[in-house]
Amino acid sequence: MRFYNYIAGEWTPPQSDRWFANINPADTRDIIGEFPRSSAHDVDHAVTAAQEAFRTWSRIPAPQRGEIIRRAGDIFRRRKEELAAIMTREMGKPLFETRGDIQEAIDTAYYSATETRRLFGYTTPSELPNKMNLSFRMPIGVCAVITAWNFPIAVPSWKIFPALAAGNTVVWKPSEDAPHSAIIFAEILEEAGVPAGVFNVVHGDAEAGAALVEHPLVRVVAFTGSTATGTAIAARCGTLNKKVSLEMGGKNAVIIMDDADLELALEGVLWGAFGTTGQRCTATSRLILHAPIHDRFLEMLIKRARMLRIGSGLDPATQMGPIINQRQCDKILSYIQIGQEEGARLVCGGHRLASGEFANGYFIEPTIFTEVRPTMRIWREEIFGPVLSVAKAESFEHAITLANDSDYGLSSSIYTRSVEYAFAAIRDIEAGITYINAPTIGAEAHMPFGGVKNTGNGHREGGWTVFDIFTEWKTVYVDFSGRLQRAQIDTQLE
Ligand code: UN1
Repeated sequence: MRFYNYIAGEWTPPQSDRWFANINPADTRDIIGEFPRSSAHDVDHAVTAAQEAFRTWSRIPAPQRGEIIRRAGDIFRRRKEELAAIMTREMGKPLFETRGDIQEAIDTAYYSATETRRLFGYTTPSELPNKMNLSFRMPIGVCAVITAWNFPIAVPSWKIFPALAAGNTVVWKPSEDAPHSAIIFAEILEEAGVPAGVFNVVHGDAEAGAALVEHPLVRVVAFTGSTATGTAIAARCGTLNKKVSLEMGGKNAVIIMDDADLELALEGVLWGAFGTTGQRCTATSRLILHAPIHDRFLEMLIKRARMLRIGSGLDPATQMGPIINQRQCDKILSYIQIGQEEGARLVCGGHRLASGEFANGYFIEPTIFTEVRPTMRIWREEIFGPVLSVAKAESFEHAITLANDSDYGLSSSIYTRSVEYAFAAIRDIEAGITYINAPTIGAEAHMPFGGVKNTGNGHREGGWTVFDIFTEWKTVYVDFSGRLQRAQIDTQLE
């Protein structure tokens, strides 16, 4: 079956007639369909449609745009089960997780709809008499949205709903590994009443992505994906003077102190490290254990990690699904080899599962390395798989130093019962998000989301901070004095 791009409200085949196959990672014999490998021509078609639609969409009162977005949330709710199955089939994570992914989009829709009644600007006194100063947020124009496959609905929704709420139009290039979810997203927005051209989907690979970034009518680029790609996009956007928001890699650490509730920490580490098969930018990939509980906690962790049920995400008993594709599978296995060569100790997993029910999918065991040193690549580089690197900390200060010894700074966590440790960690951990007694994953739609260092470029999605990405400020001075008043000149004090 062939699926098309969604441009100007029409399902449109790619001009070039090139296609790619979408494959179920749990069973590669299952081909979901063929999707357009779009070219710059298709991108231009979509961007032109979005530019055309911007004129009317941006002038619709924001709360009316909000009503349409709220309806989209309602339809996501109605189609949740059907969409969850589609997502799991194409990207692998278990159904309970894809349902959560959709719930995050529903939350974001309702949140964005509500914000359309606020979108606050601010007013200030003028320095001159009979003059008023105000400022408000303006929509910008066509926004390019480029996203990854691991959250096929939630992460795009973080960008698409606020962009539309603020009065922009959107061209979205979804990941090649989750294109079917994007088809449903478009169907839902169409049914909700988003007018033709306001929201467009162009499928494809890096060629389509690059064409979007380059297109002169695209004013904002919002990207989630690898640090290498994001950095290249930002460099181009710098040259082209485009606004760019990046959500990139993570190497998120959990610290467990000797006073922690170890059972609680255990549940958190299992979920943080092996939920979504470790394929989250917020995944727990480093574990820092306070020396007094190091051996005991490791024993508890290894025992439970070995018991995790691996399999197809469509099986309700599955706790951990497959790796997304062959390339990622190879990359993760190569990091497991690198870890061993670097001298870390492999204490759990480490293998690809390739027989029986696993024969036709990309499955890797939950993998744990201990005695990992901060110079090792498995400590420093984002693996994006079920691989956890463990180090021992002699003290709280040592734990914080280890946590901060990273080029990334997205999420972080500490398990402790001490108010002193908890608040010092909130202050001292270099990350955009810090959890206390909870895993590194679990961001909520109405809170700022993003990271420091190589994780991002200073923007935050989620919450009202996302509107800083998708709006520009207009400052207005209203002079009702009836005469020329000169700022800075007529105000000088003797
Ligand atoms: C991502 O991995 O790109 O906090 C986003 C979380 C999810 C979002 C993850 N709510 O893990």
